[in-house]
Amino acid sequence: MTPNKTVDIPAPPTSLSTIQFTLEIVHMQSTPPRTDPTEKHKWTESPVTQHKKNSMDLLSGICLIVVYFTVARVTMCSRRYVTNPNFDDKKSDVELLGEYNAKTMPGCAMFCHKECGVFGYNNYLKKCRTYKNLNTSSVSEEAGWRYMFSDLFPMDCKELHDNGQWQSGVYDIYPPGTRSLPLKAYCDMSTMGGGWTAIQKRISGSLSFKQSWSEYKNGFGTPDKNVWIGNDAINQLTKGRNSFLYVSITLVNGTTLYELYDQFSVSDETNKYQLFLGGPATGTLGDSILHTPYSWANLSGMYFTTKDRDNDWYSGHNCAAHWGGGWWFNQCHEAFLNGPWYPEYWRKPWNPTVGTTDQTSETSIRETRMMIKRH
Ligand SMILES: [Ca+2]
Repeated sequence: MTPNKTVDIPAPPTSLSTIQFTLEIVHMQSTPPRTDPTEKHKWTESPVTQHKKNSMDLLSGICLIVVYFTVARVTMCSRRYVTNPNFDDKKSDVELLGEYNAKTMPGCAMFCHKECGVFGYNNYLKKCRTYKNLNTSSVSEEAGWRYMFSDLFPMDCKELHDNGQWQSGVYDIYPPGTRSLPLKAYCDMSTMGGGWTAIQKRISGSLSFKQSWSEYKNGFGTPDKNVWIGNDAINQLTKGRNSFLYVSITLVNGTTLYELYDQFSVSDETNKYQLFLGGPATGTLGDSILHTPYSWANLSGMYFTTKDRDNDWYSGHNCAAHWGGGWWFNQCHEAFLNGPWYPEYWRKPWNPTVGTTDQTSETSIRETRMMIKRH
C-alpha cells in the first residue's frame, strides 16, 4: 500500500497583514483631509483637488480589485490537495468539467472549485482537467497525468479536523468512489487528537444489527445514534491508505474501555469485504480480535458474514444468523460489536473484558464505537 502524499501549496508572499495594510492605504487615499469643517468646503470647491480626488477614486478602485484578487488567490492557494497515485498516468472522460491551459499545478488547482472534486495536471503538456469525481473504472492510460483531490470535498473526518472543524457531530464526507451523494458520518473531534470517522456507533437497542448483506453493504441507521456506515464506505475510506481502528465500549457506570489498532482496512465487495487488521494493539479493552489465545477467533483476513451470506469459517453453520449480526466472523468470535442489544442475548461483546458466556455482563453496555483515522 502506498500512503497518500499531502501536497501543501505554498501561499503567495502576500499575507493577511499585507492585505490589511493595502486596505489602510485605500482608506487613506479615498478620504480627504478634513480635520477642519472649513477645509472641507475648500477641498470640495477646488477643481485641482477635485481632479486629484477623481484620480484617487480610480486608484482606490484599482486597489480594491487588486485586494479582491489577492484575497481570492490566498484563499485558493491555502487549500491542500492530496495526490492519488492510483490515478497517475491515467485519464478519464467521465464527469469532465473542463480542460484548461495552466503553466503550473497550483494554476490548475485554481480551476478546481465549487463542484470540482478532483483535478488532473500534466506538467509536460501544461494542461489541466477538472472533474466532479474520479473512479478506477472510468480511467485509461495516458502518461504524464497526475490527479489530486480537492479538500472542498473532505474525504473523511480527519480532513475536516485538519481544516479546523473541531466540534464532534454529523458531517458530510466524500470518500473517493462513485457515490452520487455525500455520506453522513459521525465525526469524533476530541478523542485521541480528534478526526475520527465512526464506522459503527450504538447507544441503544432501538436498531437491530441483524441485517442483510445489502444493508451492511450500503449502511443503515442514524450517524449520531445507532449506525453502520456501510461496507462499501469502509472500503472506500481505507483503500490504499493506512488507518487506525479505535474500538470502545462505554459501560453504564461511565467507564470507557478502548483498544487501538495500528492497521485497519477492508477490501471491496468482490473480495467479500475482507478484513485486514494489524498491530500493535494497545488499550484498556485488551485485544480480542487480532491475536487471541484461539486461532479460530482471530479476525484478520476474515470475510464479512451476514445472516443471508455465509462467508465464515464455521462449516455448515452461519455465525451471523446464529449470533444475530453481521461481522468478520471466523469460527465464530471472541469479540463482536454488532450483537443483539440487551435484553436479547449478546454473547461475548469483547471477551473476556466485557461479556462472557453468561448473559449478565453485556447488559452493562451503554455505548459502542468503531472509529477509523488515516495515519
Ligand atoms: Ca459458515
